[in-house]
Amino acid sequence: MGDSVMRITFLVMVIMFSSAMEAEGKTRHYKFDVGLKNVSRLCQTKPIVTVNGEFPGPTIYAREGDTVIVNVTNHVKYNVSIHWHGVRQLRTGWADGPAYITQCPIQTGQSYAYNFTITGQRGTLWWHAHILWLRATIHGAIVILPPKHHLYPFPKPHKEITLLLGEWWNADVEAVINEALKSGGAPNVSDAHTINGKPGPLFKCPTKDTFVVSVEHGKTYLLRIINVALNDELFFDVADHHLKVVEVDAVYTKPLRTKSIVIAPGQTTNALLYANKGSGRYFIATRTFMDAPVAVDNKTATAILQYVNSNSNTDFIAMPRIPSQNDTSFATNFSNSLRSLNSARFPAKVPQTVDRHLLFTVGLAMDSCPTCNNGSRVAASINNISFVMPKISLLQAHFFNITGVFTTDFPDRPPTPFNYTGAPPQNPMTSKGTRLTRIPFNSTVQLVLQGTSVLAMEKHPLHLHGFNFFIVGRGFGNYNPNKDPAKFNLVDPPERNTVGVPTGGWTAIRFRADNPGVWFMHCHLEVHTTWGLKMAFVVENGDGPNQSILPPPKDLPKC
Ligand SMILES: *[C@@H]1O[C@H](CO)[C@@H](O)[C@H](O)[C@H]1NC(C)=O
Ligand SMILES: *[C@@H]1O[C@H](CO)[C@@H](O)[C@H](O)[C@H]1NC(C)=O
Ligand SMILES: *[C@@H]1O[C@H](CO)[C@@H](O)[C@H](O)[C@H]1NC(C)=O
Ligand SMILES: *[C@@H]1O[C@H](CO)[C@@H](O)[C@H](O)[C@H]1NC(C)=O
Ligand SMILES: *[C@@H]1O[C@H](CO)[C@@H](O)[C@H](O)[C@H]1NC(C)=O
Ligand SMILES: *[C@@H]1O[C@H](CO)[C@@H](O)[C@H](O)[C@H]1NC(C)=O
Ligand SMILES: *[C@@H]1O[C@H](CO)[C@@H](O)[C@H](O)[C@H]1NC(C)=O
Ligand SMILES: *[C@@H]1O[C@H](CO)[C@@H](O)[C@H](O)[C@H]1NC(C)=O
Ligand SMILES: *[C@@H]1O[C@H](CO)[C@@H](O)[C@H](O)[C@H]1NC(C)=O
Ligand SMILES: *[C@@H]1O[C@H](CO)[C@@H](O)[C@H](O)[C@H]1NC(C)=O
Ligand SMILES: *[C@@H]1O[C@H](CO)[C@@H](O)[C@H](O)[C@H]1NC(C)=O
Ligand SMILES: *[C@@H]1O[C@H](CO)[C@@H](O)[C@H](O)[C@H]1NC(C)=O
Ligand SMILES: [Cu+2]
Repeated sequence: MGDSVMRITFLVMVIMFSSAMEAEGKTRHYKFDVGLKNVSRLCQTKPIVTVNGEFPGPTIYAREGDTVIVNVTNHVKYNVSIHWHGVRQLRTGWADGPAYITQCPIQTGQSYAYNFTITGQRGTLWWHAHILWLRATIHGAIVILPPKHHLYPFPKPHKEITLLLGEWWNADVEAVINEALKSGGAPNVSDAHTINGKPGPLFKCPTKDTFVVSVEHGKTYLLRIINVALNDELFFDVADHHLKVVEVDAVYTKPLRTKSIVIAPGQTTNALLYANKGSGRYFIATRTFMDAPVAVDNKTATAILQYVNSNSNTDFIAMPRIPSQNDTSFATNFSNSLRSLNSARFPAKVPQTVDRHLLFTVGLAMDSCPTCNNGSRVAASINNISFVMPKISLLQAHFFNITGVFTTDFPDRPPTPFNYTGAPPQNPMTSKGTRLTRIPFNSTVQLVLQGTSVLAMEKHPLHLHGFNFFIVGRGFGNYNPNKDPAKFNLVDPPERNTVGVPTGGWTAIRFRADNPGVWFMHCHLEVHTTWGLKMAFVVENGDGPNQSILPPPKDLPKC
């Protein structure tokens, strides 16, 4: 008996020792060379901007607790910056990446080593360029494994498969957005959707452009699904197989069994797939979810899930029954079914009280534009303010007390209340400014994001840098501050970094402002960000040195 107590004590000590070692973490070095590469898709070739000549870009692997150093060297004519989407960046805002928000861009010929530690996160995130529309081709996965000797809170999968769902334009992507900015209208929609950079057999040039993954009967696979598309929320489905969602945005969820998933640009979803068929070939498919009358690429990108003993020449490929493009009810039910795992080890720390209440309207409007073809252009705004990008980074201005770069008078609510989802107001003026919201360290924020119908109702996937937030409520029509809070989930709501505000509806999120710095919040439809649907929070330092932003690294790019 004494012996077994000894053994248990020894075991506990080993585990404590190794987790103390792991808490220190390893340092992992990556080198990213940004350069041009000729790539062929849909039987056409064009040069694209890549990292290390790869499309999609290289995967970053790390364990929770590790420090990651990515030295980025820019060899192209464009200015470049890279964002580590969803990484909390505790006190390391200098490594967050959005150009002119936390850093000046890395100019041609220059290098910058992003240096950050992954704390309290495990699962799938991703990285992408955060300047111009370069993220169309500069993107890749971040796979964060649990610390050594820690297990997943679900059965260990046989294999893990990363699937990046993207978009492809035959034209130069910068030319597409520049043309739109000149005309004042919407940019051309993409020519194809892609899975791991490949459109699949429903497009031209199928054999070269198809991603194939082989599976064995009776095994379970973990799919790490990432929406890297610029402008489309997506449905995702595997023919004749169910998925079990276990994690979103690097936070574990209660297992959710579903036929298809809904995923907004910026979001990640880990789902288990049980290969329960004997043999055969099945389409993995993705297509746009769009329930507003807006032009989108309505074609379906496919990859092939192939059982090892199937014959690719004779076996029929099963088509998925993916929800139709405007299936609002499927998407709503999916979003409402997601829950944080909220276990003893992974509690959902939902703020139960709120220090600051914010109501932000998000939407599109027309703005005058003397240089545009029609004298007007589509603009986008938050609380009627279309964000103007500064000339130096906001974080530098904040840290070095440089005045005249931004103000901290972003309004807590829209200037004039109206029926946000009814007939649009007569004079939908959009004002402009570089206005931020100042938040004291460690205060709790409730932010209601309310979609508007000013120009047209549309979905807006909002992404907040520097924090995860809890999605405590959502609904259609106007948010009702008297009735809706009673229905909020303050126990196990999903925790994410990007949330889809439904078309003609609202979403309420809560977060604790425990990360000092300047943090960008913007629509993750790239076209809406370009049009101005963005703002930033300044989170003040706390009291101690551990509650203050670190000084900038020596190689921080200059403007
Ligand atoms: C791409 O191909 C064109 C035409 O062959 C060539 O001129 C160009 O140098 C190539 N670019 C790169 C980056 O390889
Ligand atoms: C990053 O790479 C560049 C180019 O190779 C090099 O000059 C620079 O010293 C590197 N930075 C760090 C921090 O290693
Ligand atoms: C990365 O940051 C850590 C902590 O601030 C620092 O000790 C280390 O020297 C940095 N490494 C590089 C290569 O900048
Ligand atoms: C956008 O589409 C229009 C119509 O098909 C075409 O004429 C134009 O060249 C396209 N623009 C770009 C930049 O490819
Ligand atoms: C601009 O005018 C053209 C016709 O001249 C029209 O097709 C286009 O839709 C207009 N764009 C906007 C944003 O109103
Ligand atoms: C809602 O989604 C859950 C989880 O996938 C599913 O079990 C349920 O049948 C769905 N309900 C409807 C009405 O579609
Ligand atoms: C897809 O878009 C094309 C071109 O806009 C249109 O002709 C077609 O009807 C659309 N298909 C579906 C299924 O909506
Ligand atoms: C969804 O789109 C189909 C055509 O693609 C149309 O027949 C149907 O009315 C639309 N449903 C809704 C709710 O808009
Ligand atoms: C900026 O101002 C704050 C408050 O006045 C001060 O504590 C801090 O040292 C200043 N920072 C710099 C870099 O001057
Ligand atoms: C807002 O307008 C919509 C559409 O006309 C209407 O259904 C809704 O009742 C209105 N809401 C309020 C609060 O007036
Ligand atoms: C933030 O506030 C919470 C609740 O008051 C407190 O428990 C926590 O220790 C504070 N965190 C820091 C870093 O001060
Ligand atoms: C690159 O960034 C620098 C610093 O902000 C700026 O001066 C320059 O004009 C930019 N270059 C291009 C091509 O946009
Ligand atoms: Cu948007």
